[in-house]
Amino acid sequence: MHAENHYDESQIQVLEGLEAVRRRPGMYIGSTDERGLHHLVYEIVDNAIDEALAGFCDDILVTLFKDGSVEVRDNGRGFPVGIHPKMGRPAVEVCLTVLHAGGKFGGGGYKVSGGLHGVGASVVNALSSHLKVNVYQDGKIYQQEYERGKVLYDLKVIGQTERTGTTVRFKPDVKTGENPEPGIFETGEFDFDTLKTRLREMAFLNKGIKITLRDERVDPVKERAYHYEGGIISFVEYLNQHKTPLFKPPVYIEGEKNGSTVEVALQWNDGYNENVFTFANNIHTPEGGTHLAGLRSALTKVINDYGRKNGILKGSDANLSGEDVREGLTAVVSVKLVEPQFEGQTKTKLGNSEIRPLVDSLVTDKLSTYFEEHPADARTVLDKCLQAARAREAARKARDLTRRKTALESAALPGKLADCSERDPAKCEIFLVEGDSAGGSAKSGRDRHFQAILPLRGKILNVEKTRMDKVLANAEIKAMITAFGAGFGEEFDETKLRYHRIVCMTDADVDGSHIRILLLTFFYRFMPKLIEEGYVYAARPPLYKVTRGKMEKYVYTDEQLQALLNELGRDVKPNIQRYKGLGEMNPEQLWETTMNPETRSMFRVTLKDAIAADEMFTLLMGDQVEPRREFIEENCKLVADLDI
Ligand code: 1YM
Repeated sequence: MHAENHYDESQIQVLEGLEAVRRRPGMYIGSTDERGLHHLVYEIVDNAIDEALAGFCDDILVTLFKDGSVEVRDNGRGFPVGIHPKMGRPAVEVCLTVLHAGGKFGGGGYKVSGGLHGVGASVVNALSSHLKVNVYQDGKIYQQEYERGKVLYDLKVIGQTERTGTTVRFKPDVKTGENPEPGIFETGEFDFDTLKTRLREMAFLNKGIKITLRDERVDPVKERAYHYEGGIISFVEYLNQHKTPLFKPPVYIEGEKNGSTVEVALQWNDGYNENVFTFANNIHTPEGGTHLAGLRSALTKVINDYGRKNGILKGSDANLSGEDVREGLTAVVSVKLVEPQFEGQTKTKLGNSEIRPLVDSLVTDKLSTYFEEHPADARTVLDKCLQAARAREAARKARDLTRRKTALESAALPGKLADCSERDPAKCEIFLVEGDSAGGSAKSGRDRHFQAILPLRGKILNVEKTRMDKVLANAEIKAMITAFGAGFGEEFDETKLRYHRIVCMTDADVDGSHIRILLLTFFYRFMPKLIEEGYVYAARPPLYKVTRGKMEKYVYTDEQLQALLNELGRDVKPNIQRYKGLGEMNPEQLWETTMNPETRSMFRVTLKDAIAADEMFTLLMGDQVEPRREFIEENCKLVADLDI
């Protein structure tokens, strides 16, 4: 992208010392928890990706070591080692020890990739107890090491080599007893899956680069390599791998203007969900922004125009809405631009206004050409959008009905709901209880001041296989929407939510898990904010009650049971009662074990990654049986604790 910009040492500007980074790490990497820790790896990988985008590198290897350190290796030109004119030190040293030093802050070069803050190698160095850089260049291997950002020895030549590239190995400064310093990070444990997901995403977004993740902490060593010549086309194929696409391969659109590049890949499937992922400079932008807006307006326009022109939409037909044309759409939008502006609550919304018309005109142009050249595909897509429009019309009627009811306030609440008296949502909880009998116990056992109970009868509808109108006609679903009070879909409004804790209370068995997954699927597809914002919980009813004499203990896992039995000793014979379902507990027991905030055990349902969550729900709830079986076998733990 900027192959013509040769490195010029005068570009390096000195701004601040590394001490500031250690004093306020959060300002530079967001946080010092697991997230911040992983961010260190992304910062170093970003430099290697930049080198690849500049056209000099195509192979990146990330290795996790037993001692807690990570190594990133690339086959680029190697960090510059020449003496920096102002600092009088080798450029590589300046980049690693001076905050904000690096080509991107000079006038000429710019950084395309970049983590959340794009602050670079010096921040990683400042936050590492130890860092070693090796530069392979001009037949020599150069090396320098640092401790908490401070140089240990001058850059030196340690050997000869045929290759070129850079290797950075660092050990994050973790808060442990062993450190002489207080340390920075709460944890030093790198999660293979977290890194894998991000590195795979990087490989999709930057076609042709091979990125390998190697875990040497485990025996046997684990390795995953990602390399996609198709780039975001492969990304869309991957996202649709367990779905049925309406045509193959995905439509691919690319273009460039004033130094900004745009890439879009899209493909519809026969499902009902919209799955659009947008990126700016390789950074995921879940809040959307101008690139997403450009895609959406182009899609609606192209499909309506095509429908009218070819007599599929008749004169009297209303236009297809944005939601209609996006039903079953899987798309990836990736833009790379010189000065990205990130806005929104979490700074993950692209603000650059010039991007919207650029994406719009590119998609309009290329997609209408695709439809002209592939009339059968166009017809399939339009038929799908028409069906979506009909279903949406039916859904609108159903929605109007729920709306009119909410206007009547509490009178409109579902009959089965036993509401609480508290009116401050932050203090209110609603338990979704499997079965009428458990529902009855929960109603008498609860604290009616702040706990509401909604009993659900039997299996709830699988929304993954059902279109909107049918979903909204379902009694249990209607009851939940009305009880929560915040609407659904695009109109979901969390400020109207009547309870800030929504608790799925199902049996501790396979059927209970299944019902819980059905509920979560419904939330994820219809009110994803509920999960994203942490309103959803899963209750954890006990598996056993152990009694001996006057002692009475509830036990939640088999491990706990084993531990308790060991504690009690061999010669005593306690009485062990196994609970088969919530219905077996009387109201007092249910209160004590599952509902009383002082004694209960429950966990919050979290969402680490939307792409993984979509894959999970598609697999667990969709049509394809074989991949589902494989998925459940591989991830039985995940299904069991549902920590998506
Ligand atoms: C394992 C991490 O950092 N690779 C890397 C970094 C640089 C270069 C090559 C590079 C860039 C340029 C010229 C240029 C960097 N150099 C700088 C700075 N891998 C990794 N590979 N020559 C080499 O941008 O013009 C910052 S990053 F500022 F010194 F040029």
